[in-house]
Amino acid sequence: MADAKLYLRPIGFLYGDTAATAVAARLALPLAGSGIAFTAAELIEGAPRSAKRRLMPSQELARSRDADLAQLLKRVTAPRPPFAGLSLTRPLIMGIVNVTPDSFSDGGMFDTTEEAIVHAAELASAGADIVDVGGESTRPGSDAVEEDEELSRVLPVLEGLAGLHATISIDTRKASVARAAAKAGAKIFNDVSALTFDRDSLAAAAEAGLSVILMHAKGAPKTMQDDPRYDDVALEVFDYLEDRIAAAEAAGIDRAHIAADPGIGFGKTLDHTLALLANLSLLHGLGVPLLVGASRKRFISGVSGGETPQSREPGSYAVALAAAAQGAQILRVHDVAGTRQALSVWQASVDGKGA
Ligand code: 9MG
Repeated sequence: MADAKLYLRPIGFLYGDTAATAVAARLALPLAGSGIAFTAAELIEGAPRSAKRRLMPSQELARSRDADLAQLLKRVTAPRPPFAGLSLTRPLIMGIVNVTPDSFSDGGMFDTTEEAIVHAAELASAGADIVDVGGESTRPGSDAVEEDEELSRVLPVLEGLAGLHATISIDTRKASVARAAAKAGAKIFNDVSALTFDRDSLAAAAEAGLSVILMHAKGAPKTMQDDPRYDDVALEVFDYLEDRIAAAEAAGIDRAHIAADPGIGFGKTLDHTLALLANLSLLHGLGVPLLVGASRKRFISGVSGGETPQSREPGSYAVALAAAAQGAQILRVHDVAGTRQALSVWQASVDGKGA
């Protein structure tokens, strides 16, 4: 095989007992410890602009003697260690708590400390594994928030969540906010800038022992939807996330503390978003857990109506299930109870039995 860069996109998924039986019979390979198996993959060779693609059955992939392919295959198939102490053998649900007056989908609803604490507790009792608390809106067109303002929004909420039966994540682009949140009990630093916005963020995460979510975004929130362009959105998002994972590891963040996220709606048109979702399994080649945050986002109305964010719940369930079906390990959503039900029923239906 030439020296060209390799990407592997697993396809042909099997679930439940069928997946386990097919893996045992060497007819399929396991997908990142998710309980899902894949029977074939698209092998992509070369740079995004000139990539060559061919389909290969899993049996042939497993027999390949190419060292680069073997390493990539190991990344795709290996079980992921727990993330922030949470096992990844089933999809985790991250519930959203926006403490902002201008957030796109629940703007103003949870912008007082007390309401946000109550909302987080409700999400946890509805089955959220993680609650993600954010004090700066990053919706398209939004303005940045000063550090003091952001701290004054999120810290009292985090302090009020001590003892919550869910892991706390801080959604911020600022190192100082992440450091303060870690002191108040947060275990995850969810950064839509993949630790690039603040030059102290890599060190802050490493020093505070935070697990990190590195998200792809093209441009800043204010202007990111102004004509974003890619030659191949899936391969370019892969390359960016691979670089950010390498930067995080070089800064002393253990690979087991890193998750990656394609950044649905962050500098992507409707076509880019749909291409990313259809090619999501490619990102398992990064070798870290994948988070998908598509809940109530605008592309849902672009596909089939749902003008207001609140009316996009059915589309949000659909995209959560589509992501879970490709092995996404964490789903960031507004409606935790609804997503939990959708996931359980989907899982029971593909397994042919209840939990
Ligand atoms: C804060 N935030 C808004 N959308 C998001 C997404 O898709 N992923 C992550 N990680 N964070 C997000």
